[in-house]
Amino acid sequence: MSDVVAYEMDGDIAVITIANPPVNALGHAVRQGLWDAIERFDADEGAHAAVILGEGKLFIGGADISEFGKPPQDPWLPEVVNRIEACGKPVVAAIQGAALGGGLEVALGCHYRVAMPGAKLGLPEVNLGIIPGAGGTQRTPRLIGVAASVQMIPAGGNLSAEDAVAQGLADTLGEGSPREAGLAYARELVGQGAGPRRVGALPCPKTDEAALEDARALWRKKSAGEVARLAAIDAVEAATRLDIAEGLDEERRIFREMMETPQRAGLIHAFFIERKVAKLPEIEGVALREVARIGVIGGGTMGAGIATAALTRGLDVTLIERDEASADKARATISKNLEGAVKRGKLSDAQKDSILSDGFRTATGYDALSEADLAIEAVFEDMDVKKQVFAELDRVMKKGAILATNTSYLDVNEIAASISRPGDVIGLHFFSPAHVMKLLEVVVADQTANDVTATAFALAKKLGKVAVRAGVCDGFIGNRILAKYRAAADRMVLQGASPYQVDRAVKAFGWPMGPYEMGDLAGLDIGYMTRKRKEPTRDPRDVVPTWADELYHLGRLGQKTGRGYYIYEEGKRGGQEDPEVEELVAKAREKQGIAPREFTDAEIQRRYMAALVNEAARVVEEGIAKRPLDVDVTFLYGYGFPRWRGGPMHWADHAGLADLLSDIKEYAEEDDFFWQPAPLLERLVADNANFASLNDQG
Ligand code: 3H9
Repeated sequence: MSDVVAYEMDGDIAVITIANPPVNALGHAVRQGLWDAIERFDADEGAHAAVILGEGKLFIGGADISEFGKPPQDPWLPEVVNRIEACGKPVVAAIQGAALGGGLEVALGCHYRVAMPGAKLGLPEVNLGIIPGAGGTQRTPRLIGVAASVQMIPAGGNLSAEDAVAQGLADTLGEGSPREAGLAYARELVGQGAGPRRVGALPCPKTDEAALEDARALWRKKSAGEVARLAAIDAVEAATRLDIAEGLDEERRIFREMMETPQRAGLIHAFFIERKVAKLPEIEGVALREVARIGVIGGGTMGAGIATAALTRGLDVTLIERDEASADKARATISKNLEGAVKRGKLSDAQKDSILSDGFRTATGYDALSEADLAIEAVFEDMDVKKQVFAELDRVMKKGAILATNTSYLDVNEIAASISRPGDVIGLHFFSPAHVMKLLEVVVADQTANDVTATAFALAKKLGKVAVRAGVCDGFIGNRILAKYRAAADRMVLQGASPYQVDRAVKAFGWPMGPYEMGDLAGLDIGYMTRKRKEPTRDPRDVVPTWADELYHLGRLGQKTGRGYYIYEEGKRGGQEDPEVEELVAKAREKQGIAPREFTDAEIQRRYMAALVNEAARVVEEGIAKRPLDVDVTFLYGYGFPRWRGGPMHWADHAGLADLLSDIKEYAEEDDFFWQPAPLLERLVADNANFASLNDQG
């Protein structure tokens, strides 16, 4: 009947199967196919009940997201769901794997639901900046009540098959294959003479003011700035006072409103780029090297974090330290990290113990790595030290092993060139704490073999990380760009903004932290060391935040010393602003003869983002990031950039590249050393193009 929806009879039961790989998304052909199948079933006198199935590992993954933003084509999903519900004979959904978004809405249009063990039933729409738009906000509370609905829907969450049955979202757990389970249930219903049981015909759910208010308070706090989560609560509330037809209209109105928001565009961009980021021509179809046993050199915060990440994902880890005492300390840090995973419910106590006794060992000599498939060093950031480590690895490691460095800025080409097998060398730049942060920059050096890069991407997946390919330069993608917008912030402070205003403005944009809070968290010694390192090559026109050097000399290193830009009190969250910092800044201005001026928050945000985007354009042009989307993913996963803005490059396209360029040119009138427009940005503006247009190149 249709290429993607099949209709066949099994005795007196119609079996309607959706086959639209990979996730049976409800694109136009599927909607039409479902519509036709239900019409046929309704008219088919020999069919007494129908079962809807999804072929493959899941029932239905939702509406086809790639159709969003394009002109809608009839029949719309809400019409299809209503048509199923209106059917005169029982329709059963047999759900395996997942029924998500529109997929669950189709199941809720069915009269009965059988869920296979392990299946997830959820409404993740808010994660894409929209709300369920085919009845999810109206039918769900009719089945599980308002309180449970506002726990699930604004969180974009789901229920396990077992919980769904317990709460009434599904009727029964199935046995055997989904087809067998669906048919058995349908036959049982036919045997009982059961008719259609329409969720839409159930009475309005009772309102629950407290649950609604709690949900609103939670999401206002947890995702400030995001609109869809709160809108989803409004839609659920509508179900408590409107009949189904009016409720569906209200849901539709809110859904359409959400579709028009830039947040929807940003979140859907994020969805697609996080899948696209690992698709690189150089690694496509390349056979992988085996990585089961890894070595970690250095058991400080970083090394211990990397070891923890590997251990929790089932890898065997040997950690090298210089002496027994340091090795014991590293073991204790890893044990504490694993303890945290136990507390968060990610590991059981027994798993933790067996990981530490069977999967982990420390050693003080490199020979212990002779059987390792991959070694990653996380020792002191000094080229000579790194080269010594690599010389040892070159000596002991087996042929075909991968030699990785976790350096955050050193030249990986130079490290590679210092040993006999440069093709096996790669940078794996983890972010701290390495067992928590999702980003992994895979730094591909000039001679890195493609199968080493491919294996690094596969390893990242195994570790639950999001890998981004980066080229070699000081700071790679993320830290190189960070240095620029940090510098833009320091310039604004020197000109008159207070560090606290900068932090506030940046947070109001959606960043989780401002640059000065961030400095306090990382430790102000880090910034100081970086400035020292760059001193010999610094251009005299560059601005140095002398007040930050003074804070360092005063021993105010941030959170770890209780004082940095902010004053931290034991047991209190966040820090207090410190008038002494303002005085240090005021002195620096005075010394340079700068009369402070006012900044609006909007100007702060604009300059901060302009500096970011301008440097990012250089990073893309130089091939350090292959595509703008690599920058976006780096910032979403490594720097807490607000996901609903899609990423800085997506934001820039949305803000308008011509306007950004004109701002940069205006800033250059006062400081043409710092504000030099990136050639790529100028070219895109001249061609009336955008960053998105570069995302499809390899
Ligand atoms: C919705 O339903 C709105 C309705 O309420 C109202 C409408 C009126 N559409 O993630 P994977 C692609 S909103 C199009 O790697 P997994 C994905 O891009 C929707 N494409 O697989 C990838 O493509 P490629 C609510 C989709 O097994 C491939 O499928 N639903 C869709 O790790 C494999 O994806 C959601 O938000 C889609 N809906 O995970 C669910 N879904 O191979 C979104 C996936 O070219 N999807 N693709 O890279 C997911 O969460 C996961 O994909 C899922 C499978 C859990 C289903």
